[in-house]
Formats: sequence, structure tokens, C-alpha cells
Amino acid sequence: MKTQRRTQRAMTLTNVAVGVGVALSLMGSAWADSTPTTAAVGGVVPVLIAPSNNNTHAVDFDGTYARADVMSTGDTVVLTYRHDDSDGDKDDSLTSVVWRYTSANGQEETITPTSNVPAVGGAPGTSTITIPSQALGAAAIRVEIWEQSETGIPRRGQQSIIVLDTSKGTNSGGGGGTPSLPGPIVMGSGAGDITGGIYRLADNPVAGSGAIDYSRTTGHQPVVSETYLFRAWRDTNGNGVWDAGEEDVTPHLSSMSWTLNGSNVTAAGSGAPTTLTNHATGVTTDQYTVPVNDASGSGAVSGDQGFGLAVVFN
Ligand SMILES: [Ca+2]
Ligand SMILES: [Ca+2]
Repeated sequence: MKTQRRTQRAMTLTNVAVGVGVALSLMGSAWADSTPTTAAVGGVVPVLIAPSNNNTHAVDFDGTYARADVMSTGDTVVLTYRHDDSDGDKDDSLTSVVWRYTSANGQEETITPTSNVPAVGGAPGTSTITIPSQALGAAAIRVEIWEQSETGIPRRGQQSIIVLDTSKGTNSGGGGGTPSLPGPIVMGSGAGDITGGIYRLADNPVAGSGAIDYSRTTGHQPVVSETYLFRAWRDTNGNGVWDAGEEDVTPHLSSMSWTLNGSNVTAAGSGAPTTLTNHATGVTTDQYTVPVNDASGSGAVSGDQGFGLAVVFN
């Protein structure tokens, strides 16, 4: 400031046209004088850091998982980071966070977080999602977040952090040091919109075909030596019927098991009837050919006859 004031005064004194009164006036105001205004004061750019390994421009993942090997519908996935902005600007990164996945049938979908908690000081920020039923079969969960503060110059980092697969860890397209479990996402909780039915293979059941669902119709019984087909679909309208346009999710199931149920009293003849509950036939594919008595795993003399068929799936 002193240097600038002297410079101004020197310039003033070299101007012979300037009157004494003006010069006195300048000298009288010298101590209230100011420099020209600088450009706006800037700060440091906010940076997000993965707490697990202190990598910058990175975030960690954690979650609550139904299984130990893959993500399931109903699991939670949590993005965690520290917000580093030494100016004191507060974390605003979560206003930018977007979670996405590509559904099994190729649709781009977003997941709205169930909670977003900004970072405060050294305490990490988190964004939490619950994997929806619609993500069944999706290969990966993606997320994008900007390094952003509520205030300051600049408020944002130059580019967003894009995680293409939350399970990749420090590998390309991943996050920080702690990844989520991998996909493809299997069926867990929160999948009440998915239902299953049993059809005769020869009926060629598809969505909207109107083929008899043996698990829901009375008066139609499966018969020995006939082959039946299990199908699971997203029952969008909740009516228990595989209607046109309702997605076949059978390929995305992680398990299915044909079982025998109920009492075979109607088939047991003069022998003692047997009652079975979810008795596994050992068949775990989507087709079941009802065996003749000798090949049945029911343990009853009359084989599968008299029992009801059901498929337990997940
Ligand atoms: Ca800042
Ligand atoms: Ca339906």
C-alpha cells in the first residue's frame, strides 16, 4: 500500500498543470487512500479423498450385503469420502451425486439415495442407496460425484469423479481402497414384485400368452412324464399373471428348486399316505419332467403322484 501511494504522489508532483490546492487535497486524503481493487479473492479447490487409502479424487464403498459373494436386491451400498477444503468452505458434493445402473434389459436407470450426509471437518460424508428390485441381473452399480463446496472460488473441481463399477476398488473405473461386492445383482429382499409360475413346456409360455399356470389354477394337474417349465417375471400390475410386457427375470435368478408338497393320500391307495413339505426333487433347472414312480425322489410307492409341485426360487 505504501509503495502504491508514493507512486501516485510522484506522478501527481510531475504534473506541472496540477494546482497546489489539488496537491494539498491529495496529501490530506493520503491516509484514507486505497489501492485499486484486486481480482476477487480465491481459495483452494475442494478435493474428495477416499478415507481407506487417502487417495485424492477417490471415494470408498461399503455396504450391508445379504450374501458374501455378490450384491443382492435390498442390499445397501454406501459411498464414503472426506472433503478437503482448507479455506473452510463446507462440503456440498452430495448435491451432485448420481447413482446409476444398466438394467438387465439394457435400460439406463438411476437410484435415488436413501440418505446423503455431508462431510463435516474430518468426519466423512456418505451417500447410501438400497439396491432396487429392478436392478436384478444388473452387472454393476455406477456413481458420479463432483468435488464441490457450498461457497468459495472455485466451488467445484475441474472434473467429476466417475466410478463405473463400485466393486472395482483401485482398478480403472473403480473408487478408493474399499470396494463393494461385485454384480451381477441377484435376488434378495425387496423383490416382492417378482413372482413365479409353472407351465407345461409344450404350451410355449411367454408373457401375455395366457398359458395355464399350474401353480395357480385348480382343475389342471401336472401329469407323469410331462415336462413343465418354471418362469419368474416382474409382476408389474401385481395380479399374479404373466401379462404382456412383464419382464422374464428367470435368467437372473441365482437358484431354483422343484419341490413336492402336501399329502399323497389321493394316490396312496391302501398304503399309508405321506406328507411332504418343500421336499427337494433334486432338479434345479427351469424344467422338470415328472418321473415315473421308480425314478421319483418322493420316497412314496406311488412316486410323485398325489403331491403338489412347487418351485422355490431366489
Ligand atoms: Ca475452497
Ligand atoms: Ca401381471
